Formats: sequence, structure tokens, C-alpha cells
Amino acid sequence: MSTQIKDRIALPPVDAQKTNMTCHFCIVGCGYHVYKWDANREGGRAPDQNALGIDFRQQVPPLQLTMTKAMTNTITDKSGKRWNIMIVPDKECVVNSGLSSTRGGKMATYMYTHDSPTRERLKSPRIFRGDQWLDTSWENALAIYAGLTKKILDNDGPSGIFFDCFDHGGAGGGFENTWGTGKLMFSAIQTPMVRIHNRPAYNSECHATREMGIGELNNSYEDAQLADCIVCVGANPYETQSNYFLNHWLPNLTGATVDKKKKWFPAEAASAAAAKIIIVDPRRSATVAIAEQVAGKENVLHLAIEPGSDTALFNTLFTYVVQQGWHDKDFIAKHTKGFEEAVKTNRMSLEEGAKATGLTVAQIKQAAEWAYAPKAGGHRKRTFHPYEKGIIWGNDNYVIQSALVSLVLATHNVGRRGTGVCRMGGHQEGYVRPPYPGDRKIYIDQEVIAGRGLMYTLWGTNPFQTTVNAEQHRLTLRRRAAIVNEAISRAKGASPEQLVDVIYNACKYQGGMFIAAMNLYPTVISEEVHLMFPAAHPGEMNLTSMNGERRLRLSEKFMDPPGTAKPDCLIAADIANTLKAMYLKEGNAAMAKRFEGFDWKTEEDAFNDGFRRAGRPGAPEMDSQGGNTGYLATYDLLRKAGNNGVQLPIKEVKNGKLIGTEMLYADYKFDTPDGKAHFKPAVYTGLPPMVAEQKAKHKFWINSGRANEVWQTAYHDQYNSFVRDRYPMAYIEMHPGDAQALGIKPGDIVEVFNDFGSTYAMAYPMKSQKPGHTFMLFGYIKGVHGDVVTSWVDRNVVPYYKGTWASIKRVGTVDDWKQTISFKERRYA
Ligand code: MGD
Ligand code: MGD
Ligand code: F3S
Repeated sequence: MSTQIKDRIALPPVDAQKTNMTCHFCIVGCGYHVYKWDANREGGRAPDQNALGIDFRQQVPPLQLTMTKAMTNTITDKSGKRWNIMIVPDKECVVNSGLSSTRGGKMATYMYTHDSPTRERLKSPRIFRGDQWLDTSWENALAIYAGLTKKILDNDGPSGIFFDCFDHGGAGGGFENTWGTGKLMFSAIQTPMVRIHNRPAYNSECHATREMGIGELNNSYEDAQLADCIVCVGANPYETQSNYFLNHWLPNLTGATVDKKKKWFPAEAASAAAAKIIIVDPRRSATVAIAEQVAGKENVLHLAIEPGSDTALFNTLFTYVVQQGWHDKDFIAKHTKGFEEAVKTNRMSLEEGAKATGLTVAQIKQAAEWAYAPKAGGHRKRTFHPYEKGIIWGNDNYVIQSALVSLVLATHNVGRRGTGVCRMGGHQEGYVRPPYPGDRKIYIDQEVIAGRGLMYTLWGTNPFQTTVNAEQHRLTLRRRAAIVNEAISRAKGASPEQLVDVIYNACKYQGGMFIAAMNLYPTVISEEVHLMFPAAHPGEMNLTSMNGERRLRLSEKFMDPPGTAKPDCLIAADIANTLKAMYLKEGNAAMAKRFEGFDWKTEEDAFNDGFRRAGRPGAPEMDSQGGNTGYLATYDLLRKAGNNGVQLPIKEVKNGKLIGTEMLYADYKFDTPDGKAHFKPAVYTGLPPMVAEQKAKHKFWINSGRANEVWQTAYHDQYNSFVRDRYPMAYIEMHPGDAQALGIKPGDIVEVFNDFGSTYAMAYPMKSQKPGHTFMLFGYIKGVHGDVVTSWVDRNVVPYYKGTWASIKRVGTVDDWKQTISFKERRYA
């Protein structure tokens, strides 16, 4: 038994094991170090007695180290030995320079222990039999899963097999796992019936910008320090990409990077100054409030546009900039195509723009001056245009991006340091897969609702809390899953083969759907699924991902996953190998062949087979974010590259070091067949009719998004009282006047409803909300915003999560919440 230290944080002794860990939550990918040592020992307070090298005998200077109790834990390995762990931010990591966030700072807390909230983790496969979840063996679970897959493949073809799967980096992703799942779904099973974890089809979040030749992650975080102006569109980076904002934007807004700018751009030294920031968001977000506090109101322009009117704003700016002659004529002539047509199609006068966006002409002119008017000395401004879910899940993703990138191209704000037009990002990236086998984008949710498909695998996803039209989707799945439950409960004493037949018949002839899930936890999806496989997350496996500036890192394994949980790529391999054996057994060599190539022992095998193989020159049969030099990145070199990793694409390996690329398109070679950047027509047509209809019927705009302290569907956070007690239910911010008119007090439960669905939320009146506007925490465990999101999607099946209108009415009060929850303004006032 170890003597677990309770009255102080145990320091790692000098000989503690130290490994690298990239935060597995948001896109920023902050660097951390993991210290691990025998739980019976602790380091001393003198700097030469602890692995941190810090003198704890006296007051530690501010910000020398960020360390909290939540960054520590005591884990037990398979032999029963206990280890202390500490996961602290890395000062030498250029991404975060030692900063942590309220999410990443909890990583140690969220590693598995048998005596903390993480005890809820799945440790072995589970099957739902009758009315109960029962642990079962991998052999049994695989026999049922692979057996059913095979039966459907043989009788109905691959289109009977549906997947909802992650496609990103970080936890529930990574190059290893996107490859493992992709190879299983696309080259082995060959089904096109796949959707991505955050949208209802297999598509991109950035069709338009890619068609225009501009990949969406094209600069470095450092460029935010060098920009003259930042035009932040539909993003709230203080809460959602925290250390990118704090470590790279804020220093520029305060003027702390002026000397750096002078060094970088000596010819522009006379005009080097603190950056100005323009934030395009209908809502006064925490980012607006903090930027004003730090930079002064005079340097922040909050364009609180009407929801869904971004295209009108960008078209108006584009038209005005061209009228002023502020566009880069030389760049346009030499390196772009389609400018003249865009000038015609995207034309909007200042007055038209003001009417559509709800802004004043003066505000639009002010924005244009700040972002695009030449600097003193006639130099072109360096303006950075970051954007995220406010327009990705906005009113016609394709058209908004066409309008935004056309404005950026006209003003040559890509390919120069201090510029860029980039996604802020959500998770880290980690995409490498064989090509999608379909020839069109299929709206999978609607297929499910229409009763099609026989088997659905939710691989590291939770559509019940996060999809569009979510109530309808869930009700259908519940009904279809119940048909299978009934059948299973009648199959007493059945062998796996017999059970497969029973399940197949229930799906094929009675409208049922068999649902399986690969996950860390049971989560709410366990209310509908039949079979669960336990997955491992970073720290329990080696995992590579790249962040929002294409920085590839290896997070190293330092502990075992709980029970028999496995990395997702090895679960995919188990499934493929089981299918291969089944086909071989019946002598079907052709089908067995499709399931070959999964003889991986470790996640490194999957990395070498996927990322590195796809990254070879002339490997066109696979899609990779790493370019054709990805093969240079070995686990060994990445381990050496530490938390600073390498920015993709890799240029070369020099003296055992990976050398990467800081900025894309500096060479004017854009990602189009002719190498030019293409302007795109983007006509503003207002709200889609389906959404406009809800607006006409219902009074409130029900915006949705993130809160700093909650990570995604709260899959870890739901077990942590720090988060769960603060938000027992999704909160809805609304104007105090609106609340009063409906008799709603802070903390009351309200019903939010429209023609698509209904849900509950916890009322959170806030002065900074505009009357008629609300903001609801998305994807939460209780109170699902997606229930009232319409089923509208754009031409590429990209949804409009942010745009729905609904009515609100008071339901009642939970006395306890009123006593235990603070309803103070969530913005820095
Ligand atoms: P997550 O919580 O990120 O949600 O939707 P999801 O991606 O479905 O993760 C899903 C599950 O993965 C969790 O249950 C978690 O326990 C599990 N998991 C975590 N790590 C691992 C792992 O290593 N392996 C496996 N197998 N499982 C793991 C989020 C989605 O929601 C997103 S990303 C966006 S951007 C959309 N945003 C959005 C919005 O803004 N508004 C509304 N209304 N809806 C939205 N839906 C979308
Ligand atoms: P959101 O809160 O979804 O976050 O990162 P963000 O996109 O920054 O939405 C951003 C803003 O869009 C909101 O402030 C909203 O008011 C605004 N918006 C709504 N409608 C419109 C509109 O019509 N036009 C404009 N211009 N803006 C509009 C999302 C990112 O966050 C993602 S995708 C993921 S997966 C990660 N999730 C996550 C998390 O769950 N928690 C925390 N704390 N951080 C996260 N980081 C990542
Ligand atoms: Fe983690 Fe840094 Fe984001 S600590 S949650 S990667 S801001």
C-alpha cells in the first residue's frame, strides 16, 4: 500500500520518468510533460531534489510554473503497483509557452484510476441482453460484430453497414486511429454509408476554400503575433482555443510584439504598432469582452451582425475595397483567376450591406479601414482572417467561405507572414484514410430516419447529444434499436452464430437497427446501443496529431489502458482479422483478401502503414494531410522532436532533425490544377427557407456553442463535480428583459421548442445578450441543443447548427440550483 499524499502536491523526484504529451482536447495542442514515479516516493523542495528543477523552499515567482492539484493523480498498473503522475504544461513548447487551460489542466485527473470518477471507463466489451448491460469477452463481442457485418455484406452489400466516425486528431482520433478505422470502412468493408462525427455526411467543412486552392490551415500561430489586424469571424478563441488566443493574439493586441514586427519587416518598421482586432459575431462573446479589456475599446471593433449575414458583410467589404483601390492588382493578375466575375457577382453597396447585416455604414467603413487601407508608407496591411464554427456551421458554409476567401485574395492576405485565412479549428487534425468509396455525399441521418441501413457503428462519437434534428434522429434509433433488443432477449442460449441470425432478421425484416459503439465510457449512447467496445486514449497509447498550424507531435504512452481496452486502430484490426478468418474458413479467398493488411501489433504499425505509407511520393490511392514527405516522420524522430514537433509538410531531415514548413503559399503555388488561386461567386440570399420559416413562427434565435470549462459532450466532465455541479443542465443565456417578460428567473428550467423538437435548458439571464437572442451550451448531457436544430443542410450536406429559432417557456424551478449555482455574468464585465 502506498502512502498517498493528501495534504500537499507530491513533487516528482529527480529520477521520475518524463514523457511528452500534447493536450488531447482542442486544436491548439498545447505541449505538456508527464512525470511518473513510484507513489511511495516524492521529490524534495530544493531545485536539485525535484524533476521540475524549481526551488520550492521559497515563494515561486509568478508564472514560473502552472501546477494545480488537478494536474496530479495516482494510478495503478496491471501488477497493482501505484504510481504518482503529474501532467504539467511545457514552458519550452512554442505553442503554449507553459500556459495550460481549464481543460488541458485536467488531463491527469482524467486518466483512469479505480477509485475516482474515471472508474466509469469501459474495461471490457459489453453486450445489452434483455434489460441489462453485461461484460463479455472480446472473442464473443467480435464474433457477433464481425458475424453480423459479414452476413450483411454477403446478403445486402456494404450499403447496409453504417458508420458515424471521428476523423480528427487528439483523443478519439489521431493518425493511427483515423487510418485504422478508414482502412476498415473504406478498403475492407467498402461502405459509402459513413458520416463524420460532427456532421451528417462524409464531406469537408471547407469545400469552397479548398476549391479556391487554399487549404484551411495555412499559417503559423506566430503570424497572429505579426498581423496588423485580426479579423476574427464566428469564433470565440478565449474559450475555445484558449492558449492560441492568450499566447499569440493578446501579446500583439497589447503591443508586446512590436519590436518583433520591426525585426521581421524592417521596411514597415515606421508603421509597426499593436494590432487592431475586428470580431464578427452576433453575440458579445468572452473574446470580445477580454479583447476590449486588454487592448482598449478603441482597438476592438465588434461587428454584431444579424445571425447568418456574414456573406453580405464580406461581399460589401470586397466591393468597397475594390472601389477604394485597396486590392492587390499585381497579385490578382499574376496568381489568381476569376476576379472580374467575382466583382460582378459579389457586388453589394455599403447601404445594401448595412441593411442585410444590421450594421451601420460607418462600422463597415471602419472595418475596411482597419483591415485593408494601406499603412503609413503605403505598405499593404498584413491582416489575418481566422474563422470557425460561427460560419462553418453558418448560413450556407459554401457561400460564406467563397465570399470570405474572395475578400482575402483581393487583398492578398494569404501566403505572406502576418496574414492567413485559417480555420481556428476544433480538435487537432489527424486525417489519413483511403479514398471515400462513394460518388456523392449521403445525408446519413436522413437514411437512418427513413428506416434504411441494418447496422450502425458509433465510433468515438455521440450523435444523440450533437447531431441536427437530434430528437427525431434519436427517437427513430430508439424505436429501431428496441426491435433488436426484443429479438435478442428471446434468443435464450443462442450461440454467436445463432444470435447473428436473430439480429439480422430483426433488422432486415422488422425495421430494426443493430447499434455498436467504440468509446471510453458508456455515456448516454449506451441507452440505445447493443454492443460496446472499450477504447484507449492518449497516454494509454502512442498517438500522433497535428495542431492548427500543422504541428505534428507524438503523445507518448505512459500507462496501460483500463482492463482490456485498446487503441481504436487495434480494435479495427481485430474486427478485420476476425472477418478475414471467417471468410478464409468458408473458402472465400477474394473476400478474405479485402480484410488483409491489419496484422498490426502496435499503434506504431498502424502509423507506419497509414500516415507514412500515404506520405510517400506517388501514393495517390490514399488521402493524407502530411503531403508526400510524411514518410520521413518516424516515431523515433518525433519523440526526439518533443513538444515542438514539426510543422507539416516536412521539407527534409537534417542532422536527425525534422525540418518543416511555417507558411503555405509563400511560393504562390495554390492547390488548384492551374496553380492559381480562384475567386468564387458568392451571392447573398438570406436565410434558407426552412430556417426562415422557424424564424417567422418563433421569437428567439437559439444560438449554440462552447463554454471554456466544458469539453465537448462532457464525456469526462460529466463525472467531475467541478463541471457538473456548475452546469447540471445546458444553460441558455438570454436577455434579462426577455426573461422577465416570460416570468423566468435565473436558474429556472425552461422549455425550448419549435417544429423540429423540444428540449429543456437552465435559464441564465445575461445583460450582454441582445433581446431576442439566446446562446445555449451545445451537445450537453442534459438539454440537447440539436433537438431544435432544423434538418437543413447546404449543397455539400453541411448543416446550419448555429441557426435555428424557437419559442421559450418557463417550466419550473429546482430550488437546489438556486442555492448552489452562481448566475453572475459569464463575461468579463
Ligand atoms: P465528442 O464529445 O467530441 O462529440 O460531437 P462528437 O464528436 O460526437 O466525442 C464523442 C465521443 O467520443 C464521446 O462519447 C467520448 O467519450 C468518445 N471518445 C473520446 N475519446 C475517445 C477515444 O480515444 N476513442 C473512442 N473510441 N472514443 C473516444 C461533437 C460535434 O458536435 C462537433 S466536434 C461539432 S464542431 C458540432 N458542433 C455543434 C454546435 O456548435 N452546435 C450544435 N447544436 N451541435 C453541434 N454538433 C457538433
Ligand atoms: P463556438 O462556441 O461553437 O466556438 O470553436 P468556436 O467556433 O470558437 O462558436 C463560435 C461563435 O460563433 C459563437 O460565439 C457564436 O455566437 C458565433 N456565431 C453564431 N452564429 C453566427 C453567425 O451567423 N455569424 C458569425 N460570424 N458568428 C456566429 C469551436 C471549436 O472549439 C470546436 S469545433 C471544437 S470541436 C472544440 N470544442 C471545444 C469545447 O467543447 N469546449 C471548449 N472550451 N473549447 C473547445 N474548443 C474547440
Ligand atoms: Fe488543451 Fe491548450 Fe486547448 S491546454 S484544451 S490544447 S488551449
